[in-house]
Amino acid sequence: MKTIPSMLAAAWLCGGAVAAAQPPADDWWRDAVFYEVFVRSFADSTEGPLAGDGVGDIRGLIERLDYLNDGDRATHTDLGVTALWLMPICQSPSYHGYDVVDYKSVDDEYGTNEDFRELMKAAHARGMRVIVDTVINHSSSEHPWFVESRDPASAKRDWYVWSDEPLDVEWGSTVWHRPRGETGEHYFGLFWRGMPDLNLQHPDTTAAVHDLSRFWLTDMRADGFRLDAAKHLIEVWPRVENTQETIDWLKAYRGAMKTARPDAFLIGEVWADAAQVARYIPDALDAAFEFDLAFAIVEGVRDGDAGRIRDAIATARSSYPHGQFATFLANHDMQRAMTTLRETAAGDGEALAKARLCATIQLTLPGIPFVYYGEELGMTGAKPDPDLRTPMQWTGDARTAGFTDGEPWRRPNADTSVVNVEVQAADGDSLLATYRRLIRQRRAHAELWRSPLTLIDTGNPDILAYGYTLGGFRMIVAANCSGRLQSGVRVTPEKDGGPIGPLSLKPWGTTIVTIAN
Ligand code: ACG
Repeated sequence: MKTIPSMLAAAWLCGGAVAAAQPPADDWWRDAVFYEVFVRSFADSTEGPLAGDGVGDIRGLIERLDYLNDGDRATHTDLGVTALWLMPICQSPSYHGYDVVDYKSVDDEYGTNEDFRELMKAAHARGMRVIVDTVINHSSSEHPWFVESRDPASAKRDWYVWSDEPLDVEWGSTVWHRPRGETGEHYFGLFWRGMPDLNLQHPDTTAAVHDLSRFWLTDMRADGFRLDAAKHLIEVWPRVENTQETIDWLKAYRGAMKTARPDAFLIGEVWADAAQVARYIPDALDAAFEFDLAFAIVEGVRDGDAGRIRDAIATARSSYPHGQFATFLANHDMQRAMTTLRETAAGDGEALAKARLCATIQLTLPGIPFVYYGEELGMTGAKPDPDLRTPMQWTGDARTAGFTDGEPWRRPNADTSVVNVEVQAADGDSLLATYRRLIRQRRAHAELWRSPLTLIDTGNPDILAYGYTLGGFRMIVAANCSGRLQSGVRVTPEKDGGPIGPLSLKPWGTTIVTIAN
């Protein structure tokens, strides 16, 4: 039995004997470690026509790929993620890109379709995959389809949802709009007037969505999609979320996409409780984001509530086929994890310890892990939305954070002076170093995370403990979700042999015990 503080565990595990079986290529996503990138804020190119304009772009992302994955498993200076999720990159009038005006063209501020194909070549050369945010619930009101649809006599009238009178809906905000200056029918736009919902009950609209999706899988060689607002696709008045018709539409869509590319990965944003999300898996979507678990991990660590985390893990484990959900801490819509943790942390040291704890829990659980850009540094950010999406902090330069040679589209966070890649890459005890070790450990033992998870009751309410048994190999994770030193902790896995311990765990600390039976 080896009792290894988590800092060392990864080193040991990296050399562990558990060989990671190569999954069939079509299921590559089961063993992936994803990184969510907001292209506008990740890196402005230093060469080429868009260099130094203060806006992140695809060639800037290519220039920084080695930070994410240098393609060499023997090195330890890259983060080691194996897949990227790019937030929307199609032509859009907005900074976030979630209202699309041309689904088959990369936004001019981000580059060209050829730049994207170059990114795919560079990513694939490193063994990385790339999925793209695909917004099919709605388009921009400036999309030619909608402009044409505003004419009641046009062939595209029914590509959107029009009604003489606003229909009742089970939703909190204003969802029925009229084109400015017009007194005719209302159109349905769940999010706002600039995002009219597509009518996916119309066969021509569905055909157009299948066509644009196939374009990204075949012409552009993307490896799959993050489907935006996936639970809202088909309304059955007054219901505008999680209708069976939405699930059925997605089943057909998924079938069509898998025909085009059997290895395409379809993950959906279904922002709902686990019971609802689970309805989509595995036939309508390959996976979906586990929002309840994300909130439980970050708020559970913030509040020192191991029981909440344990319950959320148990719910996820029982709701989905093993591991067929995505774990994350926060995304581009949510307050950043470090900001949430700072709500109760006594200081920087405790905040860092809590961030390390969240990362260790997330990256030792089943599921497909997603890291939001900058989370590995402990970047902060609170609403409004643009402040959740500030420039990546590469250096301590207060004006640019090393993100651009020009004037950044949005001012970097003030803490870039101390929270940045340059400082943390040189510090073996930084949060970045922790993520690098945890991701390496994750990749070294892909089969382990696919094996059944045992939740372990230590009798100590502050300790979250769980383990895996695979062949003659056992791994036990014990996490101290309190600010107190916990000693004499005994971990007694059910049915898997005798008690382990007594262990001592530092405040907010973890220990990973590995046993070759
Ligand atoms: C997606 C994108 C988002 C984007 C849009 C529009 C949609 O990620 O960046 O905004 O293209 C709802 C939708 C999501 C949507 C968010 C923003 N996200 O379902 O698809 O709004 C509740 C509701 C959810 C709701 C959520 C947040 O149920 O439906 O998401 O609140 O508002 C527990 C519960 C869960 C509950 C949460 C929170 O988890 O189980 O049900 O979720 O608590 O209470 C883009 C831009 C934005 C811009 C917008 C117009 O990015 O900046 O504002 O367009």
